[in-house]
Amino acid sequence: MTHHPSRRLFLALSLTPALLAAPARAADAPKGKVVLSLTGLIGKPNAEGRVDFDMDQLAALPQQSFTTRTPWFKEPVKFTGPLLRDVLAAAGANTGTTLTAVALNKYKVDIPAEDARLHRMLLARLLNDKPMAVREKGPLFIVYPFDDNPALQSERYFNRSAWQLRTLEVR
Ligand SMILES: Nc1nc2c(c(=O)[nH]1)N[C@H]1C(S)=C(S)[C@@H](COP(=O)(O)O)O[C@H]1N2
Ligand SMILES: [Mo]
Repeated sequence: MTHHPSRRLFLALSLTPALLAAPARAADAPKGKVVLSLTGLIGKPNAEGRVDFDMDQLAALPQQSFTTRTPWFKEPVKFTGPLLRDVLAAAGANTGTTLTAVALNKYKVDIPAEDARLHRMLLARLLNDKPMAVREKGPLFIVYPFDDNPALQSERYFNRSAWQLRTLEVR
């Protein structure tokens, strides 16, 4: 028998949750306030030449957390949000080599796209489980898992940690 019934049942059971848990497609237009736009080399635009996300869409992606020391806070803090690499995938941004982050305060920094593959960088939306106000470096903060690797505890990576992030230009 080529199609063993229990094997078919196993496949059905294992595939269904994966489909149900699929992240909200970036191709869906945001319903709420746009908090992040990806421009440039994006494969799934939901607006003219860009992908816009509202906070609910970012919260619907798989969430991860880590607690780390940072240059910005005296005590270690917990960050929560989607992995940057998952945000890029949701936007169909698979080909760029550089991400130019632009913040609400016009701060601008280039991040090698490779960093998002090498490190569990977060697009953090929660700080110690709470949303971040703009005056607390929110609402979105790109953070590296600084305590994973001493090499990340340097100006190079602190510079690439854009808080008040508003736009990622994929180049
Ligand atoms: N939005 C935003 N993010 C930023 C910056 C900034 O000015 N604005 N400064 C960067 C730099 S140069 C460093 S070293 C770290 C720490 O900056 P801070 O000490 O001004 O917080 O944040 C980085 N992220
Ligand atoms: Mo800096």
